[in-house]
Amino acid sequence: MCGIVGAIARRNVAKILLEGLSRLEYRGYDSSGVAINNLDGVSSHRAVGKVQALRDKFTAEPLDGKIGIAHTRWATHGKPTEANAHPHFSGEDLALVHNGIIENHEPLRRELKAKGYEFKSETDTEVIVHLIHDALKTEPDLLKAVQNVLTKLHGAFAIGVVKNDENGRFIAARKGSPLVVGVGIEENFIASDQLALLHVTDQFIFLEEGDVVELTRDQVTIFDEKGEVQERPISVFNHNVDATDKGEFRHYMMKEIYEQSSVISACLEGRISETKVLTSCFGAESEFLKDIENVHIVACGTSYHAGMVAKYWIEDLAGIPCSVEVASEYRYRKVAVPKKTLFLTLSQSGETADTLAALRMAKELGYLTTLAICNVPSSTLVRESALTLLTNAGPEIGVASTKAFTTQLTALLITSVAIAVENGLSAEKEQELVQAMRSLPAYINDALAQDAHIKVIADRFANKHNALFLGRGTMFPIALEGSLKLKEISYIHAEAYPAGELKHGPLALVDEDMPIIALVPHNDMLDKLKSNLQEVAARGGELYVFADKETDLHNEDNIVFTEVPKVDRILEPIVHTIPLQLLSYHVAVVKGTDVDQPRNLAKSVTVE
Ligand code: HGA
Repeated sequence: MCGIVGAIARRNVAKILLEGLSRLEYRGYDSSGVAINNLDGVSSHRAVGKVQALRDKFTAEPLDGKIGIAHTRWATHGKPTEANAHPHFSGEDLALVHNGIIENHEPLRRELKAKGYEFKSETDTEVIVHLIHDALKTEPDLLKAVQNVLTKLHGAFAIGVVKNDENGRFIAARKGSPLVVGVGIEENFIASDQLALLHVTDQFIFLEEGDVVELTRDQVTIFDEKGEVQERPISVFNHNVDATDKGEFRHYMMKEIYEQSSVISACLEGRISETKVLTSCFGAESEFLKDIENVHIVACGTSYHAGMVAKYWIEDLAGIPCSVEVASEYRYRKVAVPKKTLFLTLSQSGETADTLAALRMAKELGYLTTLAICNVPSSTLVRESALTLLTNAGPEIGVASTKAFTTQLTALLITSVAIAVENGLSAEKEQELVQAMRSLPAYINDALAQDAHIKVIADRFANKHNALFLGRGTMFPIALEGSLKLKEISYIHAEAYPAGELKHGPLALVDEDMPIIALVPHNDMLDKLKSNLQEVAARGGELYVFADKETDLHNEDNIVFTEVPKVDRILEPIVHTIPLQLLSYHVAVVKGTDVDQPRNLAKSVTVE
C-alpha cells in the first residue's frame, strides 16, 4: 500500500527520495509525489501512474534541497488523480504525506471549512495538514502542533511533515500504520519499510504505536504517545538476501516461485531434528503447547487459505477443535472463546491492518496465548504477539504471494505436529511426519519441473473469462488459493469449490467455455473425486487435472493432465500449490498483465 520516504541530510535528498519510492513500488500504488524544503520554500512534483512519471518531472524541472518527504499513494479516499496524490499542502509552506485512513475526516473537514480552509483534494489526508496549519496559529512549535493535532485523529496513520522555515528538522509520526526511522551518518530518514532505505543505511529504529519523531541531521528524538522522550533500540538489517534483484527472471513472482525449495529449507532449519519437532522454535515459553485445548486462526487473503489447511492438520493430527476466520469479520463480532484457546495469526508483512486489529482485540479476550506466523521479524504483529514463528521466506516483492504462502504452510505444519505431540501423537508418527517434511524441498523442485508443460497449457486460458477450481480435503483451500492467484494477476474471474459441492450449484456454470481445474491427490478421496470429474466431463467441461501418475489419470479427449509428484499425504497441499502458481503466472504473461504489480492491489495491506 502507500509508501512514505523522508530524508534530512547535508546533500540533496531528491535522488534518495526517488530511489526510495522505486524500492516501495512493489507495495502497489497509483500515483506518487515528492515535496522538498529548501531556502526558497517547499516545492513539489506529483504524478499519476508509475514513479517513472515523477522522475520525468524531475528531469524536466529538477528540485533540490536537504529536507524532503515522498509518497506512493494507493487511493482509499478519492480517485487516483494528481490533485489527490500526496504531498498535500496547507498554504505554500507546510506539506504532509500520509499512509492510512482518517476515519473522522468528514467532521474535521466541516470544521476546517468553517474556519475558511479551502480543500484541493478529495482525500481524508488533507484535513491533517490544515489542522496542523491551524494549530500553528496558537502553538508555533511544529513538533508540539503536530502532537496536538494527532490527538484529534481517529483511524490509522503514518505521516511525514515538512515546513518551509524549519530548515533543521522534519517531523514524523505513526499510529496504526508502519513507519521506521533509518539512522545514517549526519543524515536521518523515515520510510514505511526498511527496503526503501537500504541504499542509504542498514540501521533502523522501529517506531511504536503513537510515537512522534523529530529528525535533524544529527539526531533522532522519539516521543511516545504521552509526549515523553523514549530511547528505542537500533537494529541492523541483515543484507544476506537481496530482494531487489530479479536475477535471471523476468518477474519477481517467478523468482519467488523458484526460491520456494530453498526458503522452505530455511523455514525448517533448526525447527526439526531427524525424529521430532524442536519446540524450542517457539521460544523459551513453549510449555504453552501442552495446555492448548482449542485453536483460533485469524488471517486475511492468502494467509487465510494457509490457515484453512492448518485446520485440517490440527484436527486430524492433534484431535482438538480449530476454527479459521478472516480478520475483517473476526474483529467486528462478539467472539466466544473456549478456555485454553491458542490465538494464531498469519500475515506475510505483519502489518496487515485487520489482522493487527484482531490481535489487539484477542488480547482482551482471555486467550491462552497469542502466536504469530509471520515473515517480517521487525513487524508490528511480531512485536505485539506473545510468541512468534518466523517463516524465513526472505522479502517477497511480487504482490501475489507465493513463497510466503508455502512457508506459512510449512510453519503451520511444524506447529500442528508440535500441538499433536502434546495430544497423543506417537513418536513413530512424529518421526514419519518429520521425515516427510525433510523431503519437502526436493518435492518442490520436482513440481517445478512441470514449468515448461504448464506454460504450454496456459495459452489455452488466455481467451477465457471464467475458471472453476475444485479440490477436496486440504486441496479445497489450495483450490481457493489457486483461484485467487489466477484472479489477482490475470484478472480472469475464478471460483473454487469443494468438489462435493459441484452438484449443489456450480455445475450449472459448466459448459465448453469453462475450464475446470481439478486437484487430485492420490488419497482416500480419489474415487469420489473421479466421480465428480465424470459429472463435469458429461457436461462438456474442459478439465485440467493436476495429479500424480498413480491416480491412473492421463491425457484424454477432454482431460489435460499435469503430473504432480506423489508425496506423503501431509505434504500434498504444499506441493500442489506449485503448479497452480506457475499456471496463474504463465496465464498472466500470455495476457500481458503487470504480473508483479497487478491493478488495484497492494502488497502490505495497511488499511482496513
Ligand atoms: N487515505 C489516503 C492514504 C491512503 C493509503 O494509506 N493507502 O495505503 C488517501 O486516500 O490518499
